[in-house]
Amino acid sequence: MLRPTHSGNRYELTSPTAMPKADGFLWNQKMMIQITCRGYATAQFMQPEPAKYAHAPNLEGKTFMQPEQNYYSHHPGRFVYIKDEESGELFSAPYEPVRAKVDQFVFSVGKSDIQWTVEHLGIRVEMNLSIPTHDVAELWTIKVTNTSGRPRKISVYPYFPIGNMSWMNQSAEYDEKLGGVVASSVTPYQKAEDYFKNKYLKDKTYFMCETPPNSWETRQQAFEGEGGLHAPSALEETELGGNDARYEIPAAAVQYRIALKANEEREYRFLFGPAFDEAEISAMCGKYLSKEGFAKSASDYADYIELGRGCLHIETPDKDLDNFVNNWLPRQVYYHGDVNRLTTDPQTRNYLQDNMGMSFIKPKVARKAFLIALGQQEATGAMPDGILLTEGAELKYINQIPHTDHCVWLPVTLDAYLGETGDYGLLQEKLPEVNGKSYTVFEGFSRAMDWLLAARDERGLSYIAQGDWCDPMNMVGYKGKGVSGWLTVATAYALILWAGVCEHQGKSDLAKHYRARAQEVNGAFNKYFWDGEWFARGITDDNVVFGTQKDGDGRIWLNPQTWSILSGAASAEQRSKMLPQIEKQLDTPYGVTMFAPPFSKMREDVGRVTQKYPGSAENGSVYNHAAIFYIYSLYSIGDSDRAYKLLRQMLPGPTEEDYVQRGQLPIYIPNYYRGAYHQYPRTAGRSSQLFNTGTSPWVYRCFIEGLCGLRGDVDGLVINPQLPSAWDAIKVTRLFRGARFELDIRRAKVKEVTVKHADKVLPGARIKNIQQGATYQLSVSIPQ
Ligand code: CEZ
Repeated sequence: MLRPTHSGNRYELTSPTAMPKADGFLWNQKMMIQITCRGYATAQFMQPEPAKYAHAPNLEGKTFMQPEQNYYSHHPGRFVYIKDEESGELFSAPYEPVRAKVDQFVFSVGKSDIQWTVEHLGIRVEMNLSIPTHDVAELWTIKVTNTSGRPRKISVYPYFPIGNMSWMNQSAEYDEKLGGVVASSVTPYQKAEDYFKNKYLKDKTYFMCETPPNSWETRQQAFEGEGGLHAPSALEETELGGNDARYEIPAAAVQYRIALKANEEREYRFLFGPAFDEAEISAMCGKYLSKEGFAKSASDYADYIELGRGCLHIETPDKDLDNFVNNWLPRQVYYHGDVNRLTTDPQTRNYLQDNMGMSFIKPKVARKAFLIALGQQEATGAMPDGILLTEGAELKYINQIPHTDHCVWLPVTLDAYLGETGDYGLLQEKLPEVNGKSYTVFEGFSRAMDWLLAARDERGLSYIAQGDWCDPMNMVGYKGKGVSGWLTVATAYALILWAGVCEHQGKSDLAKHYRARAQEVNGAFNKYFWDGEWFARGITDDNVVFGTQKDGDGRIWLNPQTWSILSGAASAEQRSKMLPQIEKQLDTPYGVTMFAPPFSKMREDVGRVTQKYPGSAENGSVYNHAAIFYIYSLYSIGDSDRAYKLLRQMLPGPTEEDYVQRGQLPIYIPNYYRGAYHQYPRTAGRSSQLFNTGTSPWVYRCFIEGLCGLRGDVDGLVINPQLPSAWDAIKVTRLFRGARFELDIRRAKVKEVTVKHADKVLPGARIKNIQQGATYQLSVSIPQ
C-alpha cells in the first residue's frame, strides 16, 4: 500500500481510500501547494500577504494554516474526468470527484513533483504537478493512454474549480487568443486606502491549455448541473456548454474528444495560476507552456530543491529511518528556512528556530536572520512577538498577543549556529540604531538576556503575560502576576548558553554574571515548582500552582521537565523521578504527549489551551515540538535509548497499521499527532497533516548532534555518537565547515569513544584544523 521508490526519493501510495488525507507539498519562495492523494488542493501565494487563486465555493475566512483541514466534495482540487464515448461510463483522476473504484491507483510524491497514475476502463491517466522556481503557477501534465488493446473513443475533461473569488466582482470567460479560461475578480475591501493597496493584486486566475480543447465551460453551476460532481450534467452532452460566468462561481473545465488506437497516448499540458492581467498570462504561457518550457522548469526546480539536501547521510539498521533522514527531513527543514511558513510576520520564536535549521542547510541565511531579528529588538531589550519581513507587513493573529519567551530563543538558536559554523564574527556586527543608540549583535544578545532577567517577579520567576512557548496558555498571567515555570528554566538555560559565548569572547566578568543569575533562576525554579516527582508548569495570577500531583487534568507537563534537564535545574535524583513519571503518564505508541491528562473543560486561570479539543493541538496531543525538545534534552544527558525510541515514534510507520492510524506519508513530521490515548484511542495518533512546525530543525539537530554525535565547537568537530543499544554499527557522511567526514561507527571493546584518523587516535575524540574541501575518513569505536 505504501512504499519508498527511486532510492527513497519518492513515496508511493497505492490506495486512494486507506489514508484519504495523505498528501505532498511543493513550494518556492512565492507559493506553496499541498495536495492530497485524492486531488484536493490548498495553494497559497504571496503578494506579499498570502492569497489564493483557487477558492472554496463559499465565502472563505482568512487565517493562518490550520491542522486537520477537512476536505469535502466541493473543496478546491485538480481533477480530470474521463468519459467512454461509446458506453457513457465515467471515472475521474486522481480519485475525486467521481470516486469510481479504479483498477490501479498510484499517488507518487517526489521532492520536486507529485504524480498520479490511475487506470480504469482500459484507460490510463497520468498526472504530474510541478511548480516553477521563481514564479507562481502550477504546471500540469496530463497523459492518457489506451491500454485496452482496441480502438477507443473517449473524452478527457480537466476540471479545475476556481471557486468564490470575491463578493464584489467575479466572472470568467474562455479567451481564444490566450488559449484558456480566464477568471477575473476584485479582492473585496471597504476602506478607501485599501483600494491603493489592492490595485496591483493578481486578481485573475487562469487555466491555459497548450492544446486547444474541443469545448469548454467556465460557469461552475453549468458544469455540475443537477448531476452533482459525481456525474456532472455537462458531461452528458456531446460538448461542454461554452458558457461564461457573470458574477457566478467560476471554474475551468475543457474537453478533448479523441479517438485512440490500441496503446496510443496523448499528452496535454496546462498552466494554472494567478495573474494581474492578460499580458502577464501571455508571458507565463510563453515562458512555460510547452514541452521544453515544462522540462526546463522541472529541472530548474529540482536543482532548487536539491540546494536543501542538508549535511547528513546515515546508514543504520533502520532503512525507513535512513530514508527519512537522508531524503525528506532536510527538505522540510529547508522549506521552513526558505519561506518562513509563507507569512510576512513570522512569530519571533518560529523565525529563529526555522532559521536554526538553516544553520545546517544554508548558514548564510541563518546568519542574516539573526541580524534581521535583532534589528527589530525593542528599546527595552525585548524581542517583538513577530519579525516583519516585508515593507508594510503588520503583526497579525497571534502576534498581537503579548508573549514573554521570545528572547530565550536567541541564545538557543545561536548555539546551533555557532556549533555549525564557528562564525563568532557575527557577534561583532552592528545593529541598526534604536533611540539614537547603536549596538553590536553581542550587545543585542546581552540586552535580551537582561530583559529576561528583568521580566521576573519578586520570587525570581518569569512573568507569562498572555503566553509563553505555549501560545494558547493565555490566562495564567493576563492580570499581570502569573508566572511560567517553563519560561523560568528556559531563561536559566538561555543565560547559561549566553554565558558560554561571553566566556569565549573574553568577557569573563559577564560570563560569571550570567552564570550566577542562571543559578539563582534555577534555584527559584526548584523552590517554587518542584512537586516531589516532577516540576509544575506555572503559577496563576491568583497564586495557584498548576501541573502538579493535585491536578486532575493537566497534571504533568513535558516542557518544564525537559528544560530543567537542559538548564541543570534538575539534579540527577530529580531526573530519576521525573523520567519514569513521563514514561508512565505521557508516553503513547505515537510519541510523548505535551501534557496529560488533556483538559476536558475550560480552566479560566490557564486559558484557551484548555478549550481546545482534548488530545488535539496544545491540549495534550503528541505535540512534536515539545516532544523533540525532550528528546534533545535526553541526548544532552546521554539517555540514548529513550531518545531514540521517541525519535522513531515521531515518524509514521513502518507498519501498515501505524500508517493508517496516523494517516500521513513519512515525508514530513506534522506539528502533532492526536493524544488522549487513554480517553480516545480511536483518534490517538492521527496526524494534523500540518507540515509547518518548529519540530523539523530540532529533529535534524538531534540526528546530527545527538544520535550521530557530530557537533562543532570553536575550532573543530567533536565526535560522540549515541546509538540506541540495539544497534552495533552505523555509517555516516557529514558535511561540516566545507569538509566531508565519512565515519564508520562501531561498537568495540573501548571504555570511551575512540576516533581514528589515518590510523592515529584523535585526542578527546575531536578533530581540529579542518581543511576546506578535504574528505576525512574516520573510524569510530564506541563502548559496547
Ligand atoms: O502555533 C504554534 C506556534 O507557531 O504553537 C506553538 C508555538 O510555540 C509556535 O510558535 C505552541 O503553542 O494560536 C493557536 O492556538 C495555535 O494553535 C498556535 O498556537 C499554533 C499553530 O498550531 C501553528 O500553526
